[in-house]
Amino acid sequence: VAARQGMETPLTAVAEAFEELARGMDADGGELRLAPFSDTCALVSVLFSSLGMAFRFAEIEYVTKVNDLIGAGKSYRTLSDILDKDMQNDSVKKQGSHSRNLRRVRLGLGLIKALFEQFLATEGSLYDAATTAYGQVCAPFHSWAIRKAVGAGMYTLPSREQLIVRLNETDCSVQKEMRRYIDASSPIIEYIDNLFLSRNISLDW
Ligand code: 1PZ
Repeated sequence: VAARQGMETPLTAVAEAFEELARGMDADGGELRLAPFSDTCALVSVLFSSLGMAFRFAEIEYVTKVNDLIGAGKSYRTLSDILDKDMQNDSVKKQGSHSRNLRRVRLGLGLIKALFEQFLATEGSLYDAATTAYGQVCAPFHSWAIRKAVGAGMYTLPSREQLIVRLNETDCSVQKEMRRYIDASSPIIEYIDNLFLSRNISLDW
C-alpha cells in the first residue's frame, strides 16, 4: 500500500540513508565519519521484522554491535580512528572491541547486499537466496553451532511474495529499492574492507 501511495517504505528509507552516507563520504574527501555510519546501520534493523521471529537472535546480535559503534561515536570521529586506536592497543580482533564490532556490522551489511543480489538474480525461494547469501558472506566466519542454528532458522523464512508484502513493496518497487541498496552500500562495504587491508589486517576472521 505504501509503495502504491508513494509513501516511504522501510526499504526506501534504508536505501536513501545509504545513498546519503555514500554522498557524505565523497563530500568528506573519502573519509567515513562514525556517527552517521552507525546511525545508518541502525536503520537496517527495520528489515528484521519482515524475516520472522527465528531471526530475532540475528537482530539482537547485529543491534548490539551497532549500539557499541553508536557509543564509540562519542569518542571517535571516523572509522579510521577506531582502527588506529585498536591497532595501538593490539585489540583489533579482540572480542567486543570497536574494530571487531565494525567487522561484524560490515558482515551484516554484506549479508543483506548478497541476499538482495540473490533475490534479484534468481526466481527461486527466499530460502535459496538467503542460504546462498549466508554461505557466501557469513558462514566462512561462523562456528559450526551458529551455522547449524542459522540453517534451521532458514526454514522459517517467508516466501518471496510474503516478504514483498511485509516490506510494503510491489514486485516492481522491491527490485528498484533492493538495487538502490546494493549500489549505495557497495562503496561503503569496500571502504570498510580497505580500512583493514590497508593496515595489513586480513579479512579471514
Ligand atoms: C539478510 C538476512 C539473510 C537471512 C538470514 C541470515 C541470518 C544470519 C544470522 C547471523 C547470525 C549471527 C549469529 C552470531 C554470530 C557471532 O558469533 C558473530 C561473532 O561475534 P563476536 O564473536 O565478534 O562477538 N557475529 C557476527 O558475525 C555478526 C553477524 C551479523 C549478521 C547479522 C545479520 C544481519 C542481517 C540483517 C537482516 C535484515
